[in-house]
Amino acid sequence: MEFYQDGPELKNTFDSDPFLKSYLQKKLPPETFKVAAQHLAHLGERAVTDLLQFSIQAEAQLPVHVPYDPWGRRIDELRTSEAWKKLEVAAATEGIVGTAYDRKHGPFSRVYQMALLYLYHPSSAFFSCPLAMTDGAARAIELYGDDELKSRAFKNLTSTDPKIFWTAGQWMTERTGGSDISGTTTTAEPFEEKKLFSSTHALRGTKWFTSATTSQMAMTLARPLGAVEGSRGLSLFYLELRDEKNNLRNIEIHRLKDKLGTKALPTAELSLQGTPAKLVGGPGDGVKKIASLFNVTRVYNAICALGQMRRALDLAQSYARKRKAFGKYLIDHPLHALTLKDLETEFAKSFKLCFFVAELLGKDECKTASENERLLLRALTPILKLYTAKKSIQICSEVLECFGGAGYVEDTGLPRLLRDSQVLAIWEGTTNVLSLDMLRAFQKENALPAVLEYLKKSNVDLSELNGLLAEAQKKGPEFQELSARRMAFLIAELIAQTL
Ligand code: MFK
Repeated sequence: MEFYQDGPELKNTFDSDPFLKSYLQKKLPPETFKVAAQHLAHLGERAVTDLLQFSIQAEAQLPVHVPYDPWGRRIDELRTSEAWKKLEVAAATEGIVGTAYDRKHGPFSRVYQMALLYLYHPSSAFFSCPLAMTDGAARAIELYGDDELKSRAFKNLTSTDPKIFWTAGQWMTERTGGSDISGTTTTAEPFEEKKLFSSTHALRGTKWFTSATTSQMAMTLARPLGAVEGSRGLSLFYLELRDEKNNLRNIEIHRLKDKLGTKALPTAELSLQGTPAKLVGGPGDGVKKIASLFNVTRVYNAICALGQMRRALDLAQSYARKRKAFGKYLIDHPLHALTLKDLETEFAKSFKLCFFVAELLGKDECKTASENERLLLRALTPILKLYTAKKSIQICSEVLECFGGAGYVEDTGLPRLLRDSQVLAIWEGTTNVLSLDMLRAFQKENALPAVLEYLKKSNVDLSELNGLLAEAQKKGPEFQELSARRMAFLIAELIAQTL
């Protein structure tokens, strides 16, 4: 008889998760746990049945940009697969964004919502990316939007009705940079129009990375005429991409990006050619305002990294119990079992960090966070994001190795895990930019004492961190910058130990 290897098998990702249920049982009030557990068990089943199939189909039928109609008219259509559309419907009905904003469970609504995202992401073909920006836009509107934006966009962004659900883009990156946005060239000229919403300006410029360009609205940065150079001259704007006839509102899509991964996600280059837009929260402070958005997307990034790690490990765990080599199952080889155990330990640290930050975010949004908790959230957001992104790449890479040659072959779906993980360390701020953001939080917002106070409450060994901080104090700004990355990873490890 010829030998055929069976592939790995996935089971309900809520029921089979090593931590999620017990963590939620411990943290959530009993009534919230009851509701959440039921919903998560349902989503965990979908994650290995229909959603999984949609994600595979969406990756097999990639989005295309059709610039012209057959008669030469510019149409800039973005065609996505039916499966991609079904992933959007599922996101709405499962409340992947909406659950965070109904606040039925107070600050725990955020924890519940992040648990949903954690199960949804690995079977979403990265539909989680537009959802991140949708959630971030909802938060920015909640903080800075006027009544019009609240009744118009916020309602749609947080809806669980797929008929009215909207996704949002976040268009920050230009050809001049994604990390350093001070060179943003998009201009905003005063212009009033009350067609769809009361616009205040017309935007002109090129946006270099706009993900999910199929979204109904976007938040973007632009420089009002006469505003100063540099990032201080930027303001935050709201725009809607299409008019009542579904035509783009003075937007030309240049092309879709040919990316390493996240292939089902349409990411475009485009130009704004007098697009009507509305100032959000008045002029100025654009970077500060959009930070409220990217601080949410950075937590999304971390939860998606966590989901990515869990999916990779579930596959490796299953395979280790199906694959025999040298006369026994892989799991019975002590070195292989130890490798998996070490990866699970790394995963556990990320899990604890992620949900700790989700708890803080929930409290901050519901205004129940103490000042120290608010500062802890500010400092831990970049730390969490940079740490989990790297862990996801590391774990996915190891998991590919656990499969030998099969891990390197496309139709197993395994290489996609690694390719898709790589974006997590780039999107929404690279490791170095985030390390410097941690320094910004320490130096400008005085968040370090809150981190130290939290760490001192438990028994972790702070000698290495104290040594590094003393050296940074003594040697000054250049050393502080050089040691920021090491410090960020060290703090992540220490916080995980306290949990
Ligand atoms: C799945 C997706 C697949 C698609 C492929 C995508 C490929 C990647 C495409 C990309 O390009 S992603 C890149 C996205 N870009 C970012 O996430 C931005 C990264 N850069 C930063 O985060 C920089 O640190 C930053 C742009 C914010 C630096 O800007 P500034 O203006 O030089 O910073 P500055 O002057 O220190 O801060 C301005 C204000 O914002 C300050 O407040 P004040 O006005 O009160 O002084 C800061 O305190 C505040 N601020 C900055 N960062 C903050 C913040 N406030 C809260 N939280 C933060 N994180």
